[in-house]
Amino acid sequence: MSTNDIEEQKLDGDLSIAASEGSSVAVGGEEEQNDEPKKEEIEEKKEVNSHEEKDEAPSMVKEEVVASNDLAPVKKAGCTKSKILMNVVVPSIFLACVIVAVAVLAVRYKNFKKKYPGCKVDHQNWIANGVCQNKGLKYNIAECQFDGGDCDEFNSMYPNCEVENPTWIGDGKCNGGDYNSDDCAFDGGDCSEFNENYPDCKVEDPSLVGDGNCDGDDYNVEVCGFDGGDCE
Ligand SMILES: [Ca+2]
Ligand SMILES: [Ca+2]
Ligand SMILES: [Ca+2]
Repeated sequence: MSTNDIEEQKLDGDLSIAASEGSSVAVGGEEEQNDEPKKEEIEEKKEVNSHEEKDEAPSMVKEEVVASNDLAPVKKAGCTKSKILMNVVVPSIFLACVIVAVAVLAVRYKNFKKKYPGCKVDHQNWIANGVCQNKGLKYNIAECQFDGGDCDEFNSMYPNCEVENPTWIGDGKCNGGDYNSDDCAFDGGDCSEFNENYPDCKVEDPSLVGDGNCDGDDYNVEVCGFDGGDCE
């Protein structure tokens, strides 16, 4: 092989290497070109997605707008659920309750007048409530059937004792006035000791005599033991 042949082979080799490199570059270029469409596809997908999102968002807004537009006349009229409840339902229930209560009271009043025709008292519910009452001396009378029967036992014990509070008779505390009288058995015995100690002491409230506090006027007198010793 001559020198020229060797150089020609070398040159061919360089050219072949160069050609192969060029082909690889070309292939690389094609790969890059192949990559570009993929990026475009991604971009397109992004655009599609963005369009879809944009398309959905306006539709939701539209629905909300339509819904709000539908309720607008209702809201404008102030007809919200809470307002309907407060302005219509609750007053209706309250009115129904008032009507029922008035009807019940009317029936009770009618029945009371039928049962106690001459009984004129401020508290009809006190009649026959189990407690002997005689406020204003209007309950323990024949027209009210002696407090609807509540004072029958009291009247049998003290037939001539006419007081406003029959329950004070025999409650352990000495009450003055009509309570501390012979007709009321001297307050049902509550004033026996007081009357023994101070037979001429006439005070409104005998329980204040000797209670530890000095009471003046009728209490701080000799017949009352100067208020049972409270004023000495
Ligand atoms: Ca009564
Ligand atoms: Ca008493
Ligand atoms: Ca006193």
